Amino acid sequence: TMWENIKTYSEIIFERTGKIAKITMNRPEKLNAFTPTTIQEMIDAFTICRDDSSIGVVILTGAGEKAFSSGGDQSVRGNGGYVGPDKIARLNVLDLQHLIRIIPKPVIAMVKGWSVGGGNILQLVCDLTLAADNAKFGQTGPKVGSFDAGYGSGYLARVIGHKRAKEVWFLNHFYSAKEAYEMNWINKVVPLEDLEKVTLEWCEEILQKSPTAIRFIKAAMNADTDGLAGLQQLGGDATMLFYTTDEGKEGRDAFNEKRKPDFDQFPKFP
Ligand code: 2NE
Repeated sequence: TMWENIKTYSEIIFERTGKIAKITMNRPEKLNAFTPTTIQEMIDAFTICRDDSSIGVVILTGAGEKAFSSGGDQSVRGNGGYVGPDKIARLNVLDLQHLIRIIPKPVIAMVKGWSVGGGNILQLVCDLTLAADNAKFGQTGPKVGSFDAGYGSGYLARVIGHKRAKEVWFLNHFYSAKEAYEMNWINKVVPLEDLEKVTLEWCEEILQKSPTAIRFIKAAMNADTDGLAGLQQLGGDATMLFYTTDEGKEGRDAFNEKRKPDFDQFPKFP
């Protein structure tokens, strides 16, 4: 596959092939642990993916074969969060989790090796997860004095069930790709050497489908989980579609032309 660079960053790689974008966490010497800079760069890259209508699906992965991500970089953890060049302690990975949820395109995690801590939550919030047979999944928060009480807990419980989610968080064991698959934590396990090929095949299949249909399915499933914030996303999608209709445009035009709108001309479907 020919990957073309989209934008150059310091801690991630951002590339595309056709309509598929790939964001790679690139700190393999630390098993792709993330700093506030890694996260800020990912937020920037995902925002570009969101705005670029020629991109239809996004792959999130980690550099090398040893890790997807090992979570927050404990060596830059300060007082109240992770500290970057601006010296501010942040948990900006939570903003990234939300962005992955609301970007109206499928995001597919492609996991090799360790998927741990906050890194494993990034995998969790992606729409689909494909894993190599060397992947290992787990939460270490309580071991290192941390936790994710948002998507990392509530959404994990929805995905794998409450008993299993509490087991994951209370014992901090690591689970093989096969075990994670059996827990419904991930979608598919493939041999390491086939991982990118199979992931691209899934992307190509999705790209054959109606993007608006896919967009609404993602928003609807997230609305069920995300409460009013999820409904806002689904509602915004409906507004976007309504703005493309003659009825929506009549309201706008009547206001701008200082006349009464004529909504009678539009059908009232059952
Ligand atoms: C993942 C694991 C079990 C792998 O073990 P192993 O033995 O295969 O590798 P090793 O030697 O531990 O790691 C290789 C190098 O990467 C660094 C290590 O310190 C080591 O560096 P050197 O000794 O070679 O210099 N490294 C690995 N993970 C790192 C990390 N997260 N931060 C900084 N350096 C890291 C093993 O590496 C492990 O247990 N890693 C720590 C996993 C962890 O606890 N992550 C943080 C969870 S909390 C979190 O992510 C979070 C949250 O809970 C809420 C909000 C935001 C973030």
